[in-house]
Amino acid sequence: MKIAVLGGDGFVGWPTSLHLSEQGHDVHIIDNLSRRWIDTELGVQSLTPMDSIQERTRIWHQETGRRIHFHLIDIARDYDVFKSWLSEHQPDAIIHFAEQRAAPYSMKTDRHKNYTVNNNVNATHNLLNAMVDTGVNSHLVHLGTMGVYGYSTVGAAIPEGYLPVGIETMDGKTVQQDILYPANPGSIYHMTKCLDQLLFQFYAKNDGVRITDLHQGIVWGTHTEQTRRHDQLINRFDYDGDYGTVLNRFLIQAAIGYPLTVHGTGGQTRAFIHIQDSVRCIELALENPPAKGDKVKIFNQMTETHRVKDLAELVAGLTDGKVAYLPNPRKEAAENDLVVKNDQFLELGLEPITLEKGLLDEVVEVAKKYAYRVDRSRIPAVSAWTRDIAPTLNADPEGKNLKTVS
Ligand code: NAD
Ligand code: USQ
Repeated sequence: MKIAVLGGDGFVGWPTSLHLSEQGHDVHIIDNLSRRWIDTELGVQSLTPMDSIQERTRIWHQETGRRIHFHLIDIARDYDVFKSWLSEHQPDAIIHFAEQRAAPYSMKTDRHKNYTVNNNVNATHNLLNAMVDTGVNSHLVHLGTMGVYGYSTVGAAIPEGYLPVGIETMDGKTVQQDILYPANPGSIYHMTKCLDQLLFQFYAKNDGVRITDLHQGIVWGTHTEQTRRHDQLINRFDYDGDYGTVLNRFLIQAAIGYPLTVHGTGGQTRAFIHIQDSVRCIELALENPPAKGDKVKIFNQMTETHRVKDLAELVAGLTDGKVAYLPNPRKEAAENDLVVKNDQFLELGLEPITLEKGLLDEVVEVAKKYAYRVDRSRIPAVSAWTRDIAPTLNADPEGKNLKTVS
C-alpha cells in the first residue's frame, strides 16, 4: 500500500513509519516539524538524541535499502499544498497523528489553548475536506485518545466508541440506537479529540469516507524492533513536565535519582499500551478497514489499566527510587476506576505486551545512557489547569525541595 503518515516525525509516528516500511509499504511522512519547534519554545529536548528527519530516513535506507519519503507540510495551515499532494499521490491509507498532543501544553496559557484548538481541529477538518474534494478513496486511520471518555466508570466497562441506548418515543415505545459514548474531556487537548469525533461522524455519513478512530491509552516505552537497529533510528523520548507521560517520566526519574512525581494522591487510573503494541494495532487497523458507507470504526487501543500510585511504587521498588506526592496541577478526579473493553484488537490477533520488568528495565537503561541530556529543572509539571491551582505550584517550580516517602 501507499501510506501517508501525517505526523510521522513524532513519538508514535516514527516507529509506525519504520514498521510499515519494513513490511514493504510505500511510506510517505508528512510533518511540519512543529514538535521540534515546541521543544525549542519550551527549552527542552528529547532525552534521546534525535537526528533530523532527513537523516533518519537516510539511515533507514542505508540499513534496509527501503525509502521513506518526507514532505514538509503543515496540514492545519497549508490546505492547498496538502490538497495538491493528496491529489498527486492518491495514498491507499492515511494515518493521522498530526496534532498537538500534550494536555499540559494545551492548558498553559490562552495562546496555547488557541494554538491547540486551531491546529488540531483545522488539521483534521482540512484532511477530511481535501479527501472529499480530491476524491481519493483512502482509508483514514486517526489516533484518538481514551481521554474522550473521561476515565470514570459507573460500574460498567467503557465500550469501543458506541453506547447502545434505548430512547423512549412519543407513543411510549423504546427504540434502540448506538450513540457515541458521551464525551467528557479533561483538557483542551482532549477536547479537540472529542471535536474530531464529530467531524469523522459527519464525513463518514455525508461522503462515505472510510474512517477508523483509535482511542489510545498512554503510550510507554521507547524502542520498537526497528528503532533498535541503529543508534540514529532511535525514537523520541519526552520527559519534561509538559510532554513527558507518566510512566516514561517515572522511569527516567528513577534512572537519574529524581523523586517520582505523583500528582495528588495518585489515585488516578489510566489505560496504557507499549509503543510496540501501538505500532502493531495500527497495522491491524490498516488491514481491517470499514467499507464505504459504514459508520466510523472505533477501537480502544490499550492493553492494561493502572493506578498512578501503583506505578510509582512499582518503579520505585524496581529501582530503589523515592516517591514524592505533589499538589496536582490538573483539575481531575483524585480517584477513579477504569475498566475498558478492547475485544476488537484481541479478536484480530493482538497479543498484548504488558508491564514487565524486562521492558521497564530497558527504558531505565536508555534513560541512564542519556541521563547527561536531562535538564532537571524541566521535570516539574508547572502548567496549571485553573487560576486557582497555579499558586499551589509556584512554591517550588524547579522541584528542588520535594518531600519524598520511601
Ligand atoms: P508527537 O507530538 O510526538 O507527534 C506528533 C507529530 O505531528 C509531530 O511530529 C508534529 O510535528 C506533527 N504535527 C503536529 N501538528 C501538525 C500539523 N499541523 N501539520 C503537520 N504535522 C503536524 O505525538 P505522539 O506522541 O507521536 O502522538 C501521535 C498521536 O497519537 C497524537 O495525535 C496523539 O494525540 C495520539 N496519542 C498519543 C499518545 C501518547 O501517549 N503519546 C496516547 C494516545 C494518543
Ligand atoms: N501524572 C502524575 N505525575 C506525572 C505526570 C502525570 O501523577 O509526573 C498523572 C496525571 O495527573 C494524570 C495521569 O498521570 O492523572 C496521566 O498523565 P499523562 O501526562 O501521562 O497523560 P495524559 O495527560 O492523559 O496524556 C497522554 C498523552 C495524550 C494521550 C493520553 C491518553 O500525552 O496524547 O491522548 O495520554 S489517555 O490518558 O488515555 O487519555
